[in-house]
Amino acid sequence: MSTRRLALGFAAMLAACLLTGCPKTTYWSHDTVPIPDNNIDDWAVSTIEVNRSFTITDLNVTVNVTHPDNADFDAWLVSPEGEIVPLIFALSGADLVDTTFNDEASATIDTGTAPYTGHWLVDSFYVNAGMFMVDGEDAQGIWTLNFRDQQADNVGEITSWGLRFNSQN
Ligand SMILES: [Ca+2]
Ligand SMILES: [Ca+2]
Ligand SMILES: [Ca+2]
Repeated sequence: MSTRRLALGFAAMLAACLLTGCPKTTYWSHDTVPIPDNNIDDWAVSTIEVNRSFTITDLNVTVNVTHPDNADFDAWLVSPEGEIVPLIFALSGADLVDTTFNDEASATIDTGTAPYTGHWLVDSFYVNAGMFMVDGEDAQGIWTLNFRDQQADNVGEITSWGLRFNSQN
């Protein structure tokens, strides 16, 4: 592609940004965080810092977890403003692979099967909860992903997770 075409492409992207909202922004953690076994008081907390200020119009969260029994844990997200978004109550099978929570999905995660790859609404156990709970907040600050295991023997870990702030949905 020529320099001129690249410049035109960039100008078009900027124009689209002004008209419909700026490009998607993704923040990712690759920290491996062990999930303590069978402990109601101590759970895995993985953090992502968003280093700029903007108003959230839509957020999707993607998680990757290794765990031999997804029925052991519940999980939730906490925003910098302290909003608690419940995600998972107790699932089945093993592992979560590119499991994305997205208000624009069509089914709750508990209707899926392991490793729950794809886009889901939060667990139907949490009535009226969803990623929309952080819409309108400022994204800047520390986000935490929390996994709590309350069944003995099987243990796992958070392997990575990400926040995707969208301009549309
Ligand atoms: Ca949404
Ligand atoms: Ca969404
Ligand atoms: Ca366990």
